[in-house]
Amino acid sequence: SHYFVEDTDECSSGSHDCSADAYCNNTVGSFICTCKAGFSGDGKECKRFKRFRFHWALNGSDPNVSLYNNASYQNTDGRKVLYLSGAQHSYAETPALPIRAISFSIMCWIKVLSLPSNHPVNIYSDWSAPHQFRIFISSRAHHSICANLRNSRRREMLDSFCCCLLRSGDLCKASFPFMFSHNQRKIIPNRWMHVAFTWSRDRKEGVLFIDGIIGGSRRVSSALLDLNENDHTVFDIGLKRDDMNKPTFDGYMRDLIVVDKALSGDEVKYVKDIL
Ligand SMILES: [Ca+2]
Repeated sequence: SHYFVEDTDECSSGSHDCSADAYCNNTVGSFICTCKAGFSGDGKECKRFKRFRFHWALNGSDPNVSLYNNASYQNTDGRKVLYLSGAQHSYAETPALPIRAISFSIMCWIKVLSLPSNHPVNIYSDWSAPHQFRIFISSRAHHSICANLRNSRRREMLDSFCCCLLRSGDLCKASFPFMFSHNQRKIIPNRWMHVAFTWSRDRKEGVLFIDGIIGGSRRVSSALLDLNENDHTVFDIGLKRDDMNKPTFDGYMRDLIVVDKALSGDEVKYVKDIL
């Protein structure tokens, strides 16, 4: 009563034509080639990726950061930082970065002034369709910090996962797909908080950090590891571009960093501490 589908494992038999710089994943009737971290391409041809490291201080000194809808740089806590007013739908943008087929990390400091009770607000995203990624504050699960990634089939590659931040200090109780660890931190309004998201293409794992501490992680089971391809030229700070009428980020941000590597916990903490 069992049906067996005959399949050649091209990966183990060596009959695949994946690049030497790609992973081979066997499938029934075929196989999938995926370029390794640090390489981009279709998996049959993989070219070494040009490395990048971006640090936008968000203090007015970044020539490539643009501000909209009364977004401004303001002095607070002894620094000049980016201020976005949720009420005015203010936002900023950076140039888009080629993170589609690599490991990467995104970090920034945020100071939330207020949060909507019934809608998520975005911290940093490529989130006008077809989407690639977003880091956001969910209104579910008591205002947790969340991230997700979309793959080249426009599906959720890395489902939204969040670190829980309870005002009461209690454990967050949330159902799938929310995952929590014991290192839960609160989003306390009017206090600086460091947020980091790392995506390791090698480990197929996304990790969220709050204040340099791992808040949660999630692994991808699919062999599809490329983010959605698009022709976007900018990434958005503070909003979901195709959802402009919904609440947007209300508060301050500074020191947005994007690097082409999944930083370790020690590295995240180091970067947090020096800024
Ligand atoms: Ca096969």
